[in-house]
Amino acid sequence: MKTVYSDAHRGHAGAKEMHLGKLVPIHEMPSRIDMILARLAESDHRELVAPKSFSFEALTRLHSVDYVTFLSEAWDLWSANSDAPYALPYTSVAPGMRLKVPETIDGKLSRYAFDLAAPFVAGTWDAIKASAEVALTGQEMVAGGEGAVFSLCRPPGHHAMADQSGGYCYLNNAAIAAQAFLDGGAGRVALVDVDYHHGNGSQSLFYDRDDVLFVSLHADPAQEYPHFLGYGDETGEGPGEGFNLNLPMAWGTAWDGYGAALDQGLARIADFGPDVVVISLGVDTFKEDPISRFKLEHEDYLRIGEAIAGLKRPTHFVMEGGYAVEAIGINTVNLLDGFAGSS
Ligand code: Q9C
Ligand code: ZN
Repeated sequence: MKTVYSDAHRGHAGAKEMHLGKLVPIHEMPSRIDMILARLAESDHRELVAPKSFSFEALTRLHSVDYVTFLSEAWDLWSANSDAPYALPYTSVAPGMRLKVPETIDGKLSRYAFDLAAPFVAGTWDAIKASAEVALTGQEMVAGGEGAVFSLCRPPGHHAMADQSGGYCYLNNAAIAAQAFLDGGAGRVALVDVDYHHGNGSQSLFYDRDDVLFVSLHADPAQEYPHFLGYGDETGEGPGEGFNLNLPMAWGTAWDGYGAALDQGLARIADFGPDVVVISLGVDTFKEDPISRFKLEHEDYLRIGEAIAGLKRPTHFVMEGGYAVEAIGINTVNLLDGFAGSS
């Protein structure tokens, strides 16, 4: 399959994050993509396609206009005030507080984020926009008849809410692609999230809708980030009741538990009968991932890809997380190989 890719992600680099009580280099770093590109170059998915440009309106189908405007202006507002190389919020808005849009950049950073893990540097907006365009270009290719396409997005997207960034995510690339399939005439889209963390942004964007079935396999939020969404009793609301399926699993889960949950999720998708499948492709389920606690092996990604191929639908893969940098290329390409039957 073809891979959509832009170099613009490289300008989004270098910030720190809290990990186990220490400030460390952020795990979501540009070299992740280099490792995937190196492995792709030896694979059947090596043909790289540059993204097209898309309008501002293409980015605001699911995200609010004021939020996307803020993302585009955040670095300029910050650097007008400060020589510091990273912009980060100091707080976030909690239940019982007011969703005001403050005047200052410190206030706006906090209003438009739900955690402290989505920093801005000089190249962040260009990377955010390009990442969404990588997803939208892949979407157009699948809608145009390519059976499967890999959108090599960075930064990732599945934690991003309608008007809040978090968890390394700013615009929800996979959700934007899912909406674009509907806007292009698809009736039903399945959005399947295999990243280790629950896709809280994707779930919330489609929670009251029956045209997108969201299925997520992830670490139990009672144990793991993002903690406040992703429980098994979240099944959708209103017209969306029954169109959200969370399959949380305990720390330590290996293939036996994971494969069983995957079969359950794919059975629900087959029953739904989607016109197209979008995969939020995270490989932070790997046993050596530095921020995660599942125990998948290299070969298990082949099996995930094979199982997804069993749906026999046009499929759009959108890159999300994965922080075991030495292994991220092997695991990502194994999943694509398993899908394509080229392993
Ligand atoms: N100890 C993605 O994989 N930090 N985002 C969690 C848990 C944020 C992960 C800390 C992790 C975000 C796209
Ligand atoms: Zn993740």
